[in-house]
Amino acid sequence: MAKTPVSVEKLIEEFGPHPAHTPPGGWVGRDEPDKLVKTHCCFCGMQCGIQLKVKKDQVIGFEPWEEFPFNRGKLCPKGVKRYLQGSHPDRLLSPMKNVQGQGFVPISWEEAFSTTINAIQEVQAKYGNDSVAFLSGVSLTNEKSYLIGKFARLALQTANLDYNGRLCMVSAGAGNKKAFGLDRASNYWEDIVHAEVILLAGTNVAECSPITTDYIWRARDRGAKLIVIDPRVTPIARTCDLHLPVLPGTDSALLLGILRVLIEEGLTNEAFIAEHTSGWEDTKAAALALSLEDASRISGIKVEDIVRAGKMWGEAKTSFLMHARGIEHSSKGVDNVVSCINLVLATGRIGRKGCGYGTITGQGNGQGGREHGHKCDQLPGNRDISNPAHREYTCSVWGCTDEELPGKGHTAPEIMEMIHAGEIKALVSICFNPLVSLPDSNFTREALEKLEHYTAIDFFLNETAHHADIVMAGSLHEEEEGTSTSAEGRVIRIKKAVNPPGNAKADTEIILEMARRLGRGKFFDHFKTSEDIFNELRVASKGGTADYYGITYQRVEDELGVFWPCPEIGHPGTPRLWEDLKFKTPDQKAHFNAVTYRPPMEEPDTEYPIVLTTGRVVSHYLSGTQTRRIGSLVDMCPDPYVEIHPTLATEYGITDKDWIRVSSRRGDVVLQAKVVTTIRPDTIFIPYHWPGKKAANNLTIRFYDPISGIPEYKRACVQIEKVVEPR
Ligand SMILES: Nc1nc2c(c(=O)[nH]1)N[C@H]1C(S)=C(S)[C@@H](COP(=O)(O)OP(=O)(O)OC[C@H]3O[C@@H](n4cnc5c(=O)[nH]c(N)nc54)[C@H](O)[C@@H]3O)O[C@H]1N2
Ligand SMILES: Nc1nc2c(c(=O)[nH]1)N[C@H]1C(S)=C(S)[C@@H](COP(=O)(O)OP(=O)(O)OC[C@H]3O[C@@H](n4cnc5c(=O)[nH]c(N)nc54)[C@H](O)[C@@H]3O)O[C@H]1N2
Ligand code: SF4
Ligand SMILES: [Mo]
Repeated sequence: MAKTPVSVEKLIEEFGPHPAHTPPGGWVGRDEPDKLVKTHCCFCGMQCGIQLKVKKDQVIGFEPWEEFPFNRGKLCPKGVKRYLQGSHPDRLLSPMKNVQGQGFVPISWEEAFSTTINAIQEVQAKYGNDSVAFLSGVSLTNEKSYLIGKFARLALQTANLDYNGRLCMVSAGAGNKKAFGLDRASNYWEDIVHAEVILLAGTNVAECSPITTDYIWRARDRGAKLIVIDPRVTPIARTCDLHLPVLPGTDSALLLGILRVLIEEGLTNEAFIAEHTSGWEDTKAAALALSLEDASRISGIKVEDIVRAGKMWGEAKTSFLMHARGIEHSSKGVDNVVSCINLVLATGRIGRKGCGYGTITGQGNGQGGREHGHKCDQLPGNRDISNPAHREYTCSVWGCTDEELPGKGHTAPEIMEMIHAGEIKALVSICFNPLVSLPDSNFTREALEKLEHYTAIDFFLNETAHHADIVMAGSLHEEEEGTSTSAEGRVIRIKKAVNPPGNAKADTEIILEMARRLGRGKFFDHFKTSEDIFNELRVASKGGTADYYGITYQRVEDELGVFWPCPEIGHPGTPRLWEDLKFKTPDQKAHFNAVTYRPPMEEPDTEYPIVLTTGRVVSHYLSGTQTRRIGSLVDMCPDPYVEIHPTLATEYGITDKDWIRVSSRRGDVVLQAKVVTTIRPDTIFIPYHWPGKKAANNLTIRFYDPISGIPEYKRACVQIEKVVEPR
């Protein structure tokens, strides 16, 4: 007999609401939100459209946003759970100071601001303006990125501003600029669907840019072939036609080999090369200087597979190449990026439907955040802070003199090195957790302890902020208006859904108040809304390579996003670059860049015989500050682990779930083994989203790409031993 259903209202009447089933906002029983807010996921560069359910000024859930063209309602596990952050008990609701013996105690905003500003002014009076550094992040909107660039230069008056994209997008940025004179994926993702062959280099798309997988599947449904270069058989690699399990850190040798095959098999597009490119002769010579046997020996890929890859890529009529941090997190990051672009240019397949290339942007606003001036060498619109004409233009928009605009500063890792060396004495950070995310955590920890003053702005007390003197309670994504730019180059609207809770403040308000208190209000006081900031950004970017001038809030909303460059109000935006094959380089040609293989910093030896690479899992995001606080995501992957091949595991007497100590010349971790056949037998993999004793960055090396400054996260040498108990 069917049971009579008991109404929720009845249960609640009898027992009261079950605490675990009472979402933020404290609704009772069946309930309707006050409103649905169409905005975007706060996590990765896909920037999926999502509707947040809001009740009583709290985000209580979500609905898919099916009209948004990029993801059409689809979301990955992180997107589905993102709404749970705002109500987390750890949410910072007030500014705090770090009191000896008591830890962090709530204070007034007056005290937070005055302590910070006094400390900054004291340090600058004693050691000079550049002894204060600002570190920023690109989970922030375009408006905040722009504002911070201006704030650091004109209010803090320091050259030392950089951002966490230095750990992420800078190799891609530098490579794209070298080749095309502009830093953006060449095509919108719809072009992927029409490609005959897709090459993925160092990108775990299914876990890290999940919606991209959908575009690849659609191409596969039309018969596209798939080549994956990754030391691991990632989920997408399980379905590919050709998997090339490269030895970490050696991609440039493999890519040279593939280029050589194109040349030897006559699969290059000579007409395109002659008309639309420069630098081919040197690039060709460099490819021919490395034999296939050497490429194979260095990269660990069989000659026949290099040949197969070359033919598969070369013989197709349409193609799409995508790469991400697997090749970019390397002291050869820029070499690897231009090596990929060389394959695209050699076959002339760019600027058309189904023919393109894209680096897959990592962080939510990893694209927009790398364009509008919070990099140490950059001004808005992707202008160059060392270029006199670019400086002059920015000064004219900002109403400052050239003397008032600092020059090129240091990169984020350099800033940490300078803190360690006692050359930088005070730090303000927002949206960055370097203790977990920079290589060699022990070094970072030592550096943080040396600071005379540190103020962190965040909505959670992240691990780096534990070392702060003052923590300012900032805002979540859904607590301010703004825009962000997705991996495709699509500028989209981030909507304010709720107010910052308790005594927390909007990030923008915090920055503006600090500017005022530094006596520099004249450069900032006209900003009353986020839209005011965006409108100044539009002008500041005008004429730069990342030109947003024609993009307005209204257009972004009406058109569900506008692709930059968009130089005029009436301009339709540019989903696909290079249709006219006129590139943004001085000679309007795409540039080949010759690459010669260089070995990684660390080679295996008898003491540290195993190669370590690091990366991500689907359920956690970056340093984990946000996702390690969302229960269901933690359940999917509660702890880091060591992926290890059965052959290597057997050699060390290790079986699945055994505890193993992994040590490098920098430090160690003790984690459980995950014995898998999907990784090279000479390589282990550890996801990096955890702090302290579980941090992969205890092991990684402080070695950087000479051009981009990106750390060599994807290659370090380690030893392993089975241990009985975790420490
Ligand atoms: N779930 C999830 N999604 C994310 C993020 C997250 O933290 N979690 N972060 C976002 C951000 S900021 C970024 S930057 C992107 C990163 O996105 P991805 O770059 O796709 O992610 P990673 O895991 O860093 O590295 C990708 C792959 O590189 C492989 N790899 C390691 N070493 C090498 C090598 O030497 N050569 C090659 N060819 N491959 C190698 C790894 O096995 C891994 O599968 O993801 C974004 N999306
Ligand atoms: N070993 C290893 N290390 C790596 C990588 C790797 O693959 N391997 N990947 C690197 C890459 S690609 C990246 S991008 C970095 C990322 O490294 P980080 O940038 O250090 O990591 P996040 O977790 O994004 O830290 C951002 C902080 O910003 C806060 N936050 C987020 N949104 C906002 C906001 O809107 N306002 C404010 N005020 N705060 C906000 C979060 O709470 C968090 O505390 O890590 C790098 N480190
Ligand atoms: S793919 Fe990225 S943007 Fe989309 S829901 Fe997942 S984390 Fe959010
Ligand atoms: Mo990243």
